Amino acid sequence: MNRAYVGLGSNLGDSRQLVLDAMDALENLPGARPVGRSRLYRTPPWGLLEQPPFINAAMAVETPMAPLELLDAMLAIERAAGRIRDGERWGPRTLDLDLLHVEGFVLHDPRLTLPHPRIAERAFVLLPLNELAPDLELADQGRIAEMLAAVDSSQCQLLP
Ligand code: PH2
Ligand code: MG
Ligand code: MG
Repeated sequence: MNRAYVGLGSNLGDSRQLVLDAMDALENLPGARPVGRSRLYRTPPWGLLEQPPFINAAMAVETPMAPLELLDAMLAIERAAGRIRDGERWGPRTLDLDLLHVEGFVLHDPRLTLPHPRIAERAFVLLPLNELAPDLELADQGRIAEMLAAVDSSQCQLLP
């Protein structure tokens, strides 16, 4: 079994429900075992600023799937949630599932880089991920808790 860490985001539609449903869908993949879910956060848009705030969360699952197989399953969950890929980088989306890390894997595939190369600069990833794995050490980037301490997460709001 592989332990995978996934970042979830949404800023179109019923974002909170879309994220919660996606967590269920990931845990219900064939052979998967739930490991942990973060709480949900409302976060200011990063990258492309003129768009609604996001709901973000993170989760860990154990899966018998290889990373690229899991990526395909995640893309199918995004499509089922109405995700339309119109090519706008960092633009608004109903559901975004990012494979952040799979324990024991470093991958440089045209479709997938592991660990995700931009975790260190993103409070909206680090804040929920820190709830699950503060001591996790990512190749080339560092420890989650230390990366979180180095970014500004003051505008990220824990949802009640
Ligand atoms: N995702 C993006 C671009 N910008 N900003 C926030 N706050 N949260 C996201 O999940 C996010 C983003 C592209 O995937
Ligand atoms: Mg993303
Ligand atoms: Mg994505």
